[in-house]
Amino acid sequence: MTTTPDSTPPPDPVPTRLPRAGLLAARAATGIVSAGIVLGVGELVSVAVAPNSSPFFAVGATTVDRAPEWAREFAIDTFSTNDKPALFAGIAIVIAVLAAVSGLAERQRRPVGSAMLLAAGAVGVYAALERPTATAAWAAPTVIGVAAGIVALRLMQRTLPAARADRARAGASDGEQARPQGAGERQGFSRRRFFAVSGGAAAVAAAAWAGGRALGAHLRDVIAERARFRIPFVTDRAAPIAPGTDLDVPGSTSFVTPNPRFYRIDTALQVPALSTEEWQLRIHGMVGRERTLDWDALTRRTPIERIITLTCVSNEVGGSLAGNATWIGYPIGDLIAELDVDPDADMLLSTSVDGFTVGTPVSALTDGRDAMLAVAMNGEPLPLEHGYPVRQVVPGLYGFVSATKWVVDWEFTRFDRAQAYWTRRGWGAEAPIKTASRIDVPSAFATVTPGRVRVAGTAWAQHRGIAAVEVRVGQSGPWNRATLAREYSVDTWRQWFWDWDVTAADAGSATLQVRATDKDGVVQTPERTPPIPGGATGWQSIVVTVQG
Ligand SMILES: Nc1nc2c(c(=O)[nH]1)N[C@H]1C(S)=C(S)[C@@H](COP(=O)(O)O)O[C@H]1N2
Ligand SMILES: [Mo]
Repeated sequence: MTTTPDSTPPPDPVPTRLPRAGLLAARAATGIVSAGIVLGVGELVSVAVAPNSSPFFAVGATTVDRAPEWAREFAIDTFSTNDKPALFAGIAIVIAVLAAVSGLAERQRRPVGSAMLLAAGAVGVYAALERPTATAAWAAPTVIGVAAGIVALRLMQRTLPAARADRARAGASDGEQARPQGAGERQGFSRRRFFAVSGGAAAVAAAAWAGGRALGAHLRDVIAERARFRIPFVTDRAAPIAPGTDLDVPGSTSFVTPNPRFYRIDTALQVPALSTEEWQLRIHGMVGRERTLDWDALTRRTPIERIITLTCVSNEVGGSLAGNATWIGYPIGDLIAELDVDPDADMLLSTSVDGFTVGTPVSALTDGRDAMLAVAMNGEPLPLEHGYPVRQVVPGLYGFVSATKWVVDWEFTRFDRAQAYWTRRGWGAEAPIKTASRIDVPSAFATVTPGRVRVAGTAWAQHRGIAAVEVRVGQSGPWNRATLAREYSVDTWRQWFWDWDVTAADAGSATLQVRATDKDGVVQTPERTPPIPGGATGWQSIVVTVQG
């Protein structure tokens, strides 16, 4: 290869001088595109969190809630039923203006625009956390969106010629003299690079927004359907809760657990969105009559209403993974009776729409207990996170072997042929609930004063029932019989209390222990075992301080 000394290097891709107006427009554009990234990424992330947790819709909803009455009236008078689109357009205009300013104000060394994005992010997080059903996770769409927006803003700004202030500072810190200012500062700008980076960012913003809206649409439809859902009319009602079933000891768990406080356990990263229209239960395997049940076929059946306590096998001694609800559903036993199930089939392998599987002994579904395909929980359609539109509820078995949420497939098979999700991961194949008792008050490490202290809590041994609960002070003190609440049924937990006469002589720290006896006469074992594979055992001990 030969070179001639005077050969000129190929020109830099279209280095140009940028007119001042062009530079300002380009800077403003970087701000607007970054705001688009914040909103688009926020919308996409919100799909995994909750509808309306995105910065745009959270700010919109909070603005509506916070708007003074006159503004509301003005909006309705002026835009009538278009008041929502008008509001969104208004918010979009405000955002675009602020975004343009942030792009103009951004400097490599003085990131005023990035700071503006952060401040806007703080407003978005505040608005999201203000929503009535918000959890801490609702901050995520805005936080992730703002982080992406700042990165995009910085990248786009780097394709623009350095601003006067940046060059002056760079010069000063390098000990060089700042270059003369003027048109020269806008030289060496690659139009192609600017359009590639900012166009790419704009495309990402648009795709994230469109993707987020599309993915969220089905979930929003299912939520709207659930809001219209009519709970089946039941004649076979749950027995009323007689006085004395709920002892109402302050601080103790209520007999029925409200839905928002009901524990939730599942492997779903995102709550499945399954409409009643899409829902089907395919029944196959060792049955004489395979069939597929759709929503109409299910709801033509005769429902029952029952109060049943669910428990998770992962619950530690003294833990809170148990809850009691009023369920309405369709008896599983009646359905199985119509299927001509092979007598050799001892397992019902049920599958959720998200692929999770559960193996339940067929015997527990046909022995007359109230196993059901539940559609309502505490007077509401099933909450989405508790299995909308259909889940299993089986008294006396841990959730992982019975309580399939979003259930769509039933295969009759055998325990020696099939394994369910958790069994494959080392948990038991069959798991009756272990007798458990828990102290709710006083709480661990509480301070109590001399006098009468009511120790209270709950105990469960579903489908066997609780016969006794005993409490003792100290690791070797005598056991004291607690007073049991009225039993609702053997399928629900049972409250208890014991009045502890604390004297000044007890000052110091004291240990309280509890144990229950089920109606088979079996006393809870003191032997401590971990939850895996078949549920934790051992007595709960809590330490409290007795004030002298
Ligand atoms: N689809 C599906 N159903 C599931 C699970 C799951 O991970 N996925 N977990 C089970 C377990 S381990 C328990 S304890 C119960 C909990 O039900 P809940 O979340 O309504 O309290 O659901 C059961 N049903
Ligand atoms: Mo569980």
